[in-house]
Amino acid sequence: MGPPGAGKGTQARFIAEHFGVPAISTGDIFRANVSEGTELGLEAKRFMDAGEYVPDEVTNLMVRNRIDEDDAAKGFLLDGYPRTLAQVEELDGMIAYTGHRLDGVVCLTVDQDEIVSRLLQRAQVEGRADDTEDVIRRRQEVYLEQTEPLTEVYKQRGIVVEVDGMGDVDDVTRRVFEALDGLAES
Ligand code: B4P
Repeated sequence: MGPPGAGKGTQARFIAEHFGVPAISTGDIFRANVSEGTELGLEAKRFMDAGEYVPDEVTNLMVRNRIDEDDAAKGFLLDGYPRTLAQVEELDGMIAYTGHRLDGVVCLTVDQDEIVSRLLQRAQVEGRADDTEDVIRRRQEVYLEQTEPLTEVYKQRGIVVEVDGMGDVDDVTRRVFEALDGLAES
């Protein structure tokens, strides 16, 4: 978890590779659907371009289908999901059904100014429609309103590790693995 630009997608790839599980990024799945012009993509695009969350029903169904695929049977890493309280509840139900459990929640913390600068930089490289300054600010607001409170829910379950997301990508990765080792030992 972490605000837009915290490095979730970046770190998710390393964590998933390390544990030999798929990284399931709701943002990536939405973007793939947008570029393929599917019905789901058309629906998601309206929300993403405005910096808003895609409705829970749409997102939950998509995740439910994805974690049901064979490659996720032995475990998976979720990147960008859950983002709302309704998604937390839905995820609990999904994994109760599949027989998985949540081992840990990695929360990346990054300064606001750094986030805006990272995303504006990505805008120049990738040209994502939601990486304009106004939309980035709206995404930050939505994150603070709807997603940040979720960390408290997972803290109460004792599975959160907070990791400083500032600095080089490699340094952040090292901190993530140290934090996960600490969680496994606790
Ligand atoms: P996401 O794709 O999850 O987009 P994001 O929040 O910007 O995170 P991302 O993973 O891309 O950024 P990262 O920090 O890795 O979601 C996009 C949209 O999809 C949402 O706004 C929403 O509309 C929709 N959506 C997704 N999930 C949803 C859900 N569950 N419910 C409803 N709607 C949902 O990287 C940012 C940049 O920083 C990159 O360019 C990277 O190279 C760079 N970077 C990373 N680490 C760095 C470091 N240490 N130093 C310098 N740069 C770094």
